[in-house]
Amino acid sequence: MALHPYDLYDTRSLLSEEERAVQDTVARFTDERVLPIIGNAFDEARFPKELVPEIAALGLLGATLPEQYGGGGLNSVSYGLICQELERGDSGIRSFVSVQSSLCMYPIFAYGTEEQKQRWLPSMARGETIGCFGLTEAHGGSDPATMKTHAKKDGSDWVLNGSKMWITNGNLADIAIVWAQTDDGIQGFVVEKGMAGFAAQEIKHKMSLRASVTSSLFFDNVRVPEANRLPNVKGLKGPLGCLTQARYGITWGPIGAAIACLDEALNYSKERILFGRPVAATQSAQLKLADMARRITMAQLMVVQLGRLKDAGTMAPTQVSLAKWNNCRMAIDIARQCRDLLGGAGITTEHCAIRHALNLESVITYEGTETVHQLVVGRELTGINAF
Ligand code: TGC
Ligand code: FAD
Repeated sequence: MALHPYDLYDTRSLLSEEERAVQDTVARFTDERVLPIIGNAFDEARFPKELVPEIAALGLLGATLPEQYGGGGLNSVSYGLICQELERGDSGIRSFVSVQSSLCMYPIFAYGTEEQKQRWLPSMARGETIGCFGLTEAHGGSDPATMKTHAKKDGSDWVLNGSKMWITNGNLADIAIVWAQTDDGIQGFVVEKGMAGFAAQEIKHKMSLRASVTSSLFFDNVRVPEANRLPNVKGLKGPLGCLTQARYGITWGPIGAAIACLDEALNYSKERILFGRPVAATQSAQLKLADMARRITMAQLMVVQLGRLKDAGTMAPTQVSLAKWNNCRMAIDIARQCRDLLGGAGITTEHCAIRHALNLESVITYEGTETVHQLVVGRELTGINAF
């Protein structure tokens, strides 16, 4: 029996029936609703906001949260499969879901009061309230401990000043989870659109994640009520805990992008006749294609085990770093090689390889750069902090 070219070790057999059903549902959405429009959306630098109600109706926002808050009660492997299938369409669509679910709904769920959960989570699951996550500042995203944005208690309010940069969903968002220094360490605040002194400005001229909104956020004496402070965490572990959730999803997502590129390059090189035979009949093309399949297979095995560890409650952040580093590197190398196998045709958005390659430049940078994750693994091995 022939092996599946994009699942040579049959990792699908490691999935439960429910997990497969989740994967199939999201795959259908990507095939039918994302792929027909995404090339143009990327060209036009437009986030396809019209897809949000459908994404919500499929239960993809806060999918792992309990049903009482509008979540789907799914496990982590299912969440990973959602990310993989969405990113097979485009990293920008997966980014939207990652930010909403892991960076905005998760901190409200994990660090918020019952009242805050009831107030925001169900409408976020319905896609009616959109969130963004403000951690990075212009002077150095890799080192968030040096953040300058600060909040000072004034009566029953907090007064917020500072700015954030590179914020996914910034101009779309109804609420921003903003991390700020206080006299009591770093704390998280839910800043609402329309609060006086809060502004978002979209970052233009991006050559990557063009089908995603990226913004700067500005806070000029914004008065945030105490009821909007997330009370159950203090210190950098608050935002870093959210990043672990989102980075976990990103270990799966790029596998989808890599599969999309391999699929395209495989079909193209079988049909492209040069020097009297298909490009796919040359040894150099087969070496490249085989190497891509090898790297995808290793990534697939890695994320299933990572997901099982997460569901067992034993996943360590260093394990997420290893997989985020490996799988982003795997996918960007594959996207670039597929672009090459397509020759000149590979440079337009009529084909997906260049779009994925450009998107992956962001994916390998955000949520911790490749170097940051390498240094996390290095620290684990040596016991020496080299940051
Ligand atoms: P350190 O000072 O040692 O630790 C502080 C506290 O945090 C805890 N901790 C973690 N907790 C959960 N998950 C993790 N991954 C954690 N890493 C550390 C730690 O135990 C400690 O707790 P406590 O109780 O002792 O206070 O901090 P560190 O030395 O580990 O951190 C250094 C470094 C460089 C790893 C960290 O600063 C870092 O990860 N920098 C990169 C920043 C980053 O990734 N920013 C991403 C911004 S958000 C984004 O990019 C969204 S894009 C989304 C999209 O569009 O899809
Ligand atoms: P820097 O931290 O300035 O890094 C510059 C270079 O220095 C990198 O190559 C880095 O690897 C290297 N470096 C860093 N530390 C070391 C070291 N110790 N040793 C050697 N080299 C080192 N942030 C948010 O908060 N919310 C979001 O929603 C969000 N969305 C994003 C969307 C996009 C499209 C992009 C591009 C970014 C987004 N980010 C977001 C920001 C992202 O997390 C940061 O870009 C990332 O953490 C890196 O920070 P930086 O850009 O300031 O680079």
